[in-house]
Amino acid sequence: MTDTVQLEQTILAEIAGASDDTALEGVRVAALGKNGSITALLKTLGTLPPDERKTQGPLINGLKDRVNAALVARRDAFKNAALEARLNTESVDVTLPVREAPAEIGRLHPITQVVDELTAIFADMGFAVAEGPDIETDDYNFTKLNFPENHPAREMHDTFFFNPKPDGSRLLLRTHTSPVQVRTMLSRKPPIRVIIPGRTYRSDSDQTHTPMFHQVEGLVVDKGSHLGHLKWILEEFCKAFFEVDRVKMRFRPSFFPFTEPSLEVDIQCRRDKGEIRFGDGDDWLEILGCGMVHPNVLRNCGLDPDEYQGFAWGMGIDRIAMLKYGMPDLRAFFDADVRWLSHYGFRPLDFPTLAGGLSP
Ligand code: 2U9
Repeated sequence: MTDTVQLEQTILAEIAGASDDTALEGVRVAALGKNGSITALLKTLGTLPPDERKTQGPLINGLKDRVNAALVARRDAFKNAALEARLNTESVDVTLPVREAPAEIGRLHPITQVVDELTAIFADMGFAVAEGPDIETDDYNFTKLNFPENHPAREMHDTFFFNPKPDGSRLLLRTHTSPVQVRTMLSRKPPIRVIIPGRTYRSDSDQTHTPMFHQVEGLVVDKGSHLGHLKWILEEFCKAFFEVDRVKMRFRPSFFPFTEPSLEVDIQCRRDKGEIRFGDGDDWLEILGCGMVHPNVLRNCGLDPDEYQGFAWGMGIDRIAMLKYGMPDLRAFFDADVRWLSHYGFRPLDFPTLAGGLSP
């Protein structure tokens, strides 16, 4: 047997015996690499006399081509075997249900849901929604609302102030949505009936306070507006929001710079095993503040208090959301935890309507 035939048999046997790509690469390098056995034979061709080169040339080149072809075939066989193995393990169960569409999985945050509910209830009573900027002037947030300059009430709001401008004035993050009422009165003639849901900010953080929270305030200004109208609106709102046929409310005197008289409102409730029910019981729960708009505020907003009267109210959205939907911890509202949201959140396509019920 000649050298080349012997070598070919040896290499083809090694190719056939290689168990994986790495072993096969070892065989290739040993035969066709820089110092490989076939490469060495090819190098001898140049040193042979012409006659011998004529016979050895085709022999050695033929050997190289056949070894190359055997290597390619073995590599393809490995690839096919790997694919076969993957197909066997990666089976698809076509009987499984298809994944839910994003609109099915997504949930509305309880704050969004409660704002939708509030808007639906007050819209039904003829209220429009007004909006304004989160960054406000001292004038709109305090001065026009009858907070005296340097009065401690300004500090009591735990205001986030921006650095003062060269003229000494300073912007702030609104501490309540009341500046939007100021903007509304300055830009529109009565009759005015608006609610303002929105973000508000105070530098306060504990179990029941977060630095950013949500308020809804309401304002009515007309020629004959009085406390009787305010009481009726608030009672109708509480019945619709808490989905009860009757509510008992208690109005206590209070003080706010922007209303006179000012009142705090409690609703009657029953606490039952950690749950709160409205409509009966012998407990009281404070839910909002309200009052007749102070004549100074009307004047500051370009309205004559001898011609117009107004009433206003304000309440914390986060708090009424917690009460209605039994969510115990305010801080979870702002944790952005999808597990919490999938538990307490609302389906986006269940729009609240008064006829269809407000909660699912
Ligand atoms: C104008 C005139 C009057 C809005 C009012 C309250 C009473 C009130 C608090 C309730 C809970 C805020 O979120 S809370 O801490 N608000 O008690 N708000 S009267 O009165 C206004 C607003 C604007 C021009």
